Amino acid sequence: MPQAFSKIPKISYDGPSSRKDLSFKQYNPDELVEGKTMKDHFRFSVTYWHTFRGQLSDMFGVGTAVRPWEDGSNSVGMAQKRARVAFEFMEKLGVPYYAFHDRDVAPEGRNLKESNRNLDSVVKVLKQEQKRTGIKLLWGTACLFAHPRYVHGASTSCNADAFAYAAAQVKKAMEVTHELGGEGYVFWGGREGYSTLLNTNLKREMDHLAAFLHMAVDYKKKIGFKGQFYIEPKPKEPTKHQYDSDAAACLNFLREYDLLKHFKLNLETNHATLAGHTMQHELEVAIAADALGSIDANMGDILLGWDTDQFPTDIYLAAQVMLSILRMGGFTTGGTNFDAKVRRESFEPEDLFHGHIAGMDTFARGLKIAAAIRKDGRIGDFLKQRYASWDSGIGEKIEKRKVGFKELETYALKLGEVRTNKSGRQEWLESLFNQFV
Ligand code: XUL
Ligand code: CO
Repeated sequence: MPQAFSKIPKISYDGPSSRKDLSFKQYNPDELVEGKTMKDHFRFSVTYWHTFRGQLSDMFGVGTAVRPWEDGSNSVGMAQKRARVAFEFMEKLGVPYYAFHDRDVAPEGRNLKESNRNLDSVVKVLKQEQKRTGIKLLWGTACLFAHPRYVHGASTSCNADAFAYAAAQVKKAMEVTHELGGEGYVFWGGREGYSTLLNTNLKREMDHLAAFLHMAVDYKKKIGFKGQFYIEPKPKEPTKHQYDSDAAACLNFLREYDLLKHFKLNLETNHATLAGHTMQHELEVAIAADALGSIDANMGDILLGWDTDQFPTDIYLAAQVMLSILRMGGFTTGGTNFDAKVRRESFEPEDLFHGHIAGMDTFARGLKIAAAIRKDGRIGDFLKQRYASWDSGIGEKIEKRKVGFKELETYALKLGEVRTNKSGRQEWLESLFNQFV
């Protein structure tokens, strides 16, 4: 075993008044909330790409990350060692899941065959480590955006060869996800969009994206992979416009191409805000279509207009997210995946623990707040009352489609004027919410 974190204790729950830095103050995995353990509510997951591959560089400066276990090479041997370090980290942190892109875990080779062979060599170690620790794969995915061959996109490339190569790469990534017992597979369209419409046939590219996803559905059946497929919306970055721009656009795309029954959404907070939405909006849109599968937990910075992927530390936001998730009935195949990276200034290995502890404690607080709001019942009752006119009388007749414009005209003529509107009570509701935070 590499012993990369020998000075770090196993992170355990120490209670809200603890002064021990490397401990949970809120996240108590076995504590029951609404009859379910916190561990099962969240199904927390560590992302391989940020936590074990992130160099902490930005567009103005080189990476600052200090990772003593790295030997500076991009060899298969280093990838295997890194996999063991990753499991040591996850074990100490006490998370039940992780997620990866194919190229995070193993280096790209000189050709596809070599890349696949590299991947197999590391998957062998991942499998051993999963077995040793009981940590499972929440979802796998393929990196279809970093290599220059995907300069114009992968399945939406203007070049059919790039489509073919991407298909082969996803085929292999699905196979290894299946082999590792992954509970899902994510499609995030990194470069599936455009930089200018002057060089883009939008309709043709979207048709190709749909064809690609149909091929993935077919192959999933062929290999007997039972995990859930997810689309992860994001409006832009690196492209100016990404086709999977937000939850509504994804749902529309999936419906138009007859794919909705095969996919759910993996929603990410910072992607929601880049799209000009709140995370709660995105969650509610997905839940309304029975299509919320999983979340990438992070947050952005209101003063920085890009995907900063910060660890989620906003308790108010976490409470809103957990309210929606509790109302939905919780995750089944999905979970709370920290698609988040420590800041460039937080370059020591210990910071990886602090980032995750902060995120897990924030979500635990959010869950407790959301459960308390639900138990109190006043916000829920208000919402129910607000729509009471639809439970009987003319509202019920409209919902049941028993009346049309003609009958409604007769009703409105008799009504004279609408005199039954009541206050929306936004300020009262916000104040009430705050009583639980
Ligand atoms: C990029 C992003 C991806 C996906 C997986 O913004 O969120 O890392 O989560 O490809
Ligand atoms: Co993500």
